[in-house]
Amino acid sequence: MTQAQAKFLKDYTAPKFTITHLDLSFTLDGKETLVVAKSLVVRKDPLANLLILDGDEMKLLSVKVNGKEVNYKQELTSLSIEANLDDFELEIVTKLDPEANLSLEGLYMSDGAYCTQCEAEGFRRITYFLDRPDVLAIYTVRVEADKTVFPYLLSNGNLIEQGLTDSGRHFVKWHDPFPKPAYLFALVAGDFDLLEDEFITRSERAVKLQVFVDKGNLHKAHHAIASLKKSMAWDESRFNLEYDLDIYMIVAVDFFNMGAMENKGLNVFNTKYVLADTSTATDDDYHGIESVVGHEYFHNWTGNRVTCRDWFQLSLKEGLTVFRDQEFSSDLGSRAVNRIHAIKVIKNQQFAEDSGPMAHPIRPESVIEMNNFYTVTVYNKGAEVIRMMHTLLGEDKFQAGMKLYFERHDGQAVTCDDFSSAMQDASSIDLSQFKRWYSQSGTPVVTVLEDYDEASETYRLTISQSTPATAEQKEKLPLHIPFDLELLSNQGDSMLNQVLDVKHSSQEFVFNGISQKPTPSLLQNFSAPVKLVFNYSVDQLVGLMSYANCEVARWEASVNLISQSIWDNVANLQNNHTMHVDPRVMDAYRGVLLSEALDHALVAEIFTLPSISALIEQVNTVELDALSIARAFVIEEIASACEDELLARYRELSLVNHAGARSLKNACLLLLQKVSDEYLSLAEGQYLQAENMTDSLGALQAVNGESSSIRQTLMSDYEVKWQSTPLVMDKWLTLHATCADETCLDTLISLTEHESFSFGNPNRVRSLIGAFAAGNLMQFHRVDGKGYNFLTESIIKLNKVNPQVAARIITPLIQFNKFDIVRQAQMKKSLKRILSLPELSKDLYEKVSKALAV
Ligand code: B3K
Ligand code: ZN
Repeated sequence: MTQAQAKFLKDYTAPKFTITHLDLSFTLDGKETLVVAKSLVVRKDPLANLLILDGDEMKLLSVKVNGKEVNYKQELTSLSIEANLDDFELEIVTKLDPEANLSLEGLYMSDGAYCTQCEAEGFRRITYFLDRPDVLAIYTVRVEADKTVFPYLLSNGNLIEQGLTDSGRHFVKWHDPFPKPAYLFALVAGDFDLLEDEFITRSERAVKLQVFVDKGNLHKAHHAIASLKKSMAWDESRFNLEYDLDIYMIVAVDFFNMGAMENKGLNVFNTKYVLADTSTATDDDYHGIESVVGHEYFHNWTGNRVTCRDWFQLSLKEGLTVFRDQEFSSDLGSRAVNRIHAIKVIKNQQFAEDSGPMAHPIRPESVIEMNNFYTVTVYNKGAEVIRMMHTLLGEDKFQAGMKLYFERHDGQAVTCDDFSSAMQDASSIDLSQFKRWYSQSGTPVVTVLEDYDEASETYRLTISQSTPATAEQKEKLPLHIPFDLELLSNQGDSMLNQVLDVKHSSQEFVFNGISQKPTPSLLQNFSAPVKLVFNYSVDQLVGLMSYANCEVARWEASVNLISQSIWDNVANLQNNHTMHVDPRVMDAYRGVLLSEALDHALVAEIFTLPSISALIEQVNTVELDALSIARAFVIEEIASACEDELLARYRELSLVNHAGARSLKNACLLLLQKVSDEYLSLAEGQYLQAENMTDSLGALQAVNGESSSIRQTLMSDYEVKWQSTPLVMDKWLTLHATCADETCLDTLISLTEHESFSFGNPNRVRSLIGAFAAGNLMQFHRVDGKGYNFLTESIIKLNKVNPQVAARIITPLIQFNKFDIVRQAQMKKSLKRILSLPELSKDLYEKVSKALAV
């Protein structure tokens, strides 16, 4: 592994040369694609005389400085050019083979169209360049290709010229007036259907909006373009930010490593986050599209106009932009339900990352392969850190901080420290201790003790914090934690609501004039990404579930209540005691179902009972088989106790045509399956009469629990109906991958040969193999090790085809430390097998070597 060198944040140095202008010319010609790159290079360090450029996987044809051939040294991933000049024109010609590029980084083909993906370090696969985010240049791009096959030739910025060439082909020229780093460059060439619209900005500029989709899919692009218009309007009203170019383009491609990419003026999207109509996309898909379209649009300011100095600062743009997209969804839809979704990502996935071998702070300090750091920590914990700042400052001061940030840094590549300085300077709130959230990894554990003195009407809370050591960082310091607290009377009235500043390892807070022993609602709205330890009684949780003012607190209480019951029953199993569920738990759930006041979507969240992976995150070690049995028992008890109410709600909601109602109806349907097989026919009826994909999929998910002839029949019907619509077949692959039945694995192995599956397409791989490893805990962790083998074989295939995707789906295999020694031994055996591969990618090497700590 000669290339697997770590880079360190502490080693950052400013570039010795920069590039201010880049003229790129692409002659798109399949395997013989030519790229001429003319850069205006400016020396920044007067002592520098060697320009070292990044480059990978290309054929170098020529290098000229000021029109003359020069001496250069080409190595595997770099090109060094002697250049003892203050400024000069550099011309580099490279030849690319986009057809052979299966990694989907750099210039590649997606279903016959050329497209690019340059973040993080893909531009170096297009030409030799200073491929680092602190080199910002003005781009002019000429693209030439066959006119019939590639009628649309797109790049960043504004179209400035187009015409025909002598050889009967056509060309276009694009100019982007905003200096940008290479990772924001994009090119697309192909034949598409085009949906157009217009947005008039607040200062009355007309912006042309274009969404390009595969032929025949135009009718599925309306939701995306509507979402774009909502995003543009929202960013103006909430953040005072207006769009800056005359055109905004979105191109949907089926071969894409992640969700979407915010290239300046030319976003490239995974079709999953563009295409939707009610027969093929669920309500969740619609929501996902709105939020990803928003996310990429919001990057135009937080990411593009102000970008990152280096990749260690990735959370500067990603944490902030996730925070912005979460606020967008919350302003447009249910704030509580959106918050619950965000909390689940932190508790179920980010906490797992913290306790595994890839733990890192939101601003990592060392990286082998940057693509491995597009993580739930950098993105979602990063967003929580921004949210905490927002809590500490309040909306007005936070917006003043944003304004100052743009005043200071528009057009620059900056650091997370620059962001927090702007927030601190604009608000006069001291963020010095708070900034530890950027450098310290791990999940803080916050333990709370209460004490009530009736005579003096005094309520005391002792709040202690400590962060366990993580794989890469042993020493931990106390953090500044905004701790949202509400004290409720036993009638449910609010006696106090405030955000405490927790800053020390242990702190006491005293509240006077508290006339009765309150029920505390602690860490409301998950005001900090920490694990809360408090010995809630069943009555307190039942109380919070039924009368907390904060809707998120009601949900949290329900999760605590059912989790306590599940863990009690794990203990019962281990001690050979009979399992049972406290009737107060059942009553609390029934009460929620009967409550007319609560939003349907919120009730649906409460009735989406915790997954095994969510439960595992609550403990340090787990006996998986006991957990699975105890969980199934508690869920069955609750479902049986609520049978009549579940059925009544199901029937009543079947008449309502609304996303929230559908989500609750489908949650009821799923739980009814736990009561009796009788309800299989209810699911079958729903599937057969469904008028939208949410209801079809809801029915299939309900019967996916175990093998039944109804399940087989419906799955076959779905396959026949949707076999030629890949995104819809992805849902079918995932249903197979997450089926609890013992035969699941054999089916999956045979599905890798199915015509709807391909190792070359990331959506297919994630839907089948990724969903299995991350979402089918009991089958993945089979004691016979076959689940691990299946993932391992798939990763070995993907190592060569698409290392980025391989490294993403390996996550459940490296997070082995909570399992029993038999399972751990098998997981490590699989990892050793991967580590011994002759041409192991950097991506996999980094994760596997850290997991095995070699
Ligand atoms: N910035 C891109 C992610 C790029 C991932 C590179 N491996 C999408 C986003 O976060 O908006
Ligand atoms: Zn992003």
